[in-house]
Amino acid sequence: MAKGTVTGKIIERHLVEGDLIPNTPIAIKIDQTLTQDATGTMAYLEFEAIGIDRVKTSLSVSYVDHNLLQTDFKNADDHRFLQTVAAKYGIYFSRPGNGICHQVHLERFAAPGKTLLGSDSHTPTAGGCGMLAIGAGGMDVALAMAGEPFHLRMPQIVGVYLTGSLSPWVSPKDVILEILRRLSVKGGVGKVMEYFGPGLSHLTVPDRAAIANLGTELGATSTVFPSDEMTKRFLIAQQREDCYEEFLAESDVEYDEVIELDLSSLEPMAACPSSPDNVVKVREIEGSEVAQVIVGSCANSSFRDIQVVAKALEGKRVHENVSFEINPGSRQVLEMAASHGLLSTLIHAGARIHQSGCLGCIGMGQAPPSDAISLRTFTRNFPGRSGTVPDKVYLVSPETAVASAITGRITDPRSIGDEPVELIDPDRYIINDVGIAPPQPQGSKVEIIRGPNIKPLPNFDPLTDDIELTVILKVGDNITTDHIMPAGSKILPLRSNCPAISEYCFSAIDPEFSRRAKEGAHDGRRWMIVGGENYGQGSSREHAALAPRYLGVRVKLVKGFARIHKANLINFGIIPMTFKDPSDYDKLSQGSKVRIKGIKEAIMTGKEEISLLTSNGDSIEALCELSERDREILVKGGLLNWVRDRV
Ligand code: MIC
Ligand code: SF4
Repeated sequence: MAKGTVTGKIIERHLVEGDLIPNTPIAIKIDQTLTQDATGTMAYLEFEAIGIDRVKTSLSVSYVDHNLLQTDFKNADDHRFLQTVAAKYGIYFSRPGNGICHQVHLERFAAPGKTLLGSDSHTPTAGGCGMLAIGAGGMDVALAMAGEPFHLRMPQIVGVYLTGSLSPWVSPKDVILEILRRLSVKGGVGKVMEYFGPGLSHLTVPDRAAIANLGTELGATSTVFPSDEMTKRFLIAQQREDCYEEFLAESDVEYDEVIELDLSSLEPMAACPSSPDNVVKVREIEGSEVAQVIVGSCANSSFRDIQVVAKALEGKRVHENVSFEINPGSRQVLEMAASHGLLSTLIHAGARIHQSGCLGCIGMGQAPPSDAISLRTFTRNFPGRSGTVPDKVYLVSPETAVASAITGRITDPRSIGDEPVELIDPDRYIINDVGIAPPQPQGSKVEIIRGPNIKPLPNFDPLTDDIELTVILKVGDNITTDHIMPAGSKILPLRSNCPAISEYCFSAIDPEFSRRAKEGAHDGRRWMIVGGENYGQGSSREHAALAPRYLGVRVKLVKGFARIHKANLINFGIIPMTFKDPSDYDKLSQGSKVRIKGIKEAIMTGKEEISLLTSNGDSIEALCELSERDREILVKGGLLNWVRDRV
């Protein structure tokens, strides 16, 4: 069915293995990669371990955007490591303060018809520019930089048919919030969302990128928009028209599934605490007092978004009880805002202006006060991600954010009674790549500078024939990678230090987890984790697989996995299994003992059903949906062992 879709056309151009049959293993050539600092340090350690002397992609970029806080040497050292690695191996380096990877990539590098693999789950943002952009673990990105194809399951292609046009004060963010309301945080697993229809003619590339960005919250493999006249216009404005190519779906194309949305019928929406799919109409929750409002993150920090906010604030001021904060998406956005006089409007009205980066979206500062509502234009409101526990974070559009910042209460922006603001879609953006350092020519002498916080990668042993496991933790549905491996200002600086970061594994739900795991592992125990549906949703951080593996976890048995987390588990030699009969979930609890006889043989020979024997005498059937390559990797104990053996 994928034939003739934009996604199908891009996949066909890049297909290295497999066919366009949904849910079967395929491999595609990767043209571009991106990394960010929080996943990048590990990805480049892995790239170094592969032993290639130059990246083999046509473009690779290393961004520093997540951790910009230099409270001691650790983060500053990581930045220097990333910069020197980039210079040496042929990678562009986007310096701290230059902006959020997805915003900068869209502006300066995204290209229609190409493939992009990024070690960040919101990589599909670039799908707004007609490319197939996929989020993955750092190890998969390291392999792509080494010229290896990316392996995935052929997604189903869901067509989202747009008609009509957005009413004043209704935002592209409301489009994707509405889709999240309909489909939930697991509604996109195994799917690419491809937008089409007459409604597209009103959506600019930054509008499309905001929608593609939050497609990640559906669990989707990616989101793709066609490359059309709007795309051309954006590329001309970015002085990159050379890379324009038209990519449209064929008129008689049949999608695997079609969703229809009339843009004219939409109204402002909000995702209530604490899940991006807990969506209601803003008017249903109007009136509650807000303490903090932030406009920023890769979802909503474009020049368009800053314009909406500044123009709505003209002649007005921020409510005295609200901390109203602006995190511009990139240096370009900031410079455009300055040159159009928007920055002075914002400052004058009482907004707090921050540097370009992820900041509070990943809990690096901007934590809200206790028991107070924080409205954010961000991507995720998972519990505690803001840095305050418990928190009350709502995800909204820039329009709803600014209206609420003015009134001090959750406010439907249509109710402030103003004329809609006139937005400029620039013919020319300010082009200034001062924040992007090109790599050194091949063969130049570049010394890689490593600080003491950068620890070598741990070695993992191969799979054994039989395995005895203890259930160390049992969790419910929709566990996020923020639960498994939290971020924030205390933990993020440890991303290049596996032993240190492992101390915080599962600390958000079980502070004793790491201690228990380490003590038991000393006595040779191996662990299993039991979970519910959509286990591992959210971030691409491979630390959510690396740290458990380091602590002795060998199997995760759940009702369902999120795509990137499952791939990361395989890459670090943890066997991902699902319950054949979900009611067997009740047969296991923390402390249960389980034996799997002949596991290595079963994995090697491609058995899809594996029996687990509990110490109570129960037998549980587990499913292992794995490709041949996944099985080889698991037997070796992880992807790095597998690659080293091949090299
Ligand atoms: C996120 O939004 O959760 C992050 C932080 O950008 C992550 C990456 C990470 O954990 O480093 C993501 O989305 O992949
Ligand atoms: Fe950064 Fe937030 Fe976007 Fe993740 S979701 S890349 S933390 S801005």
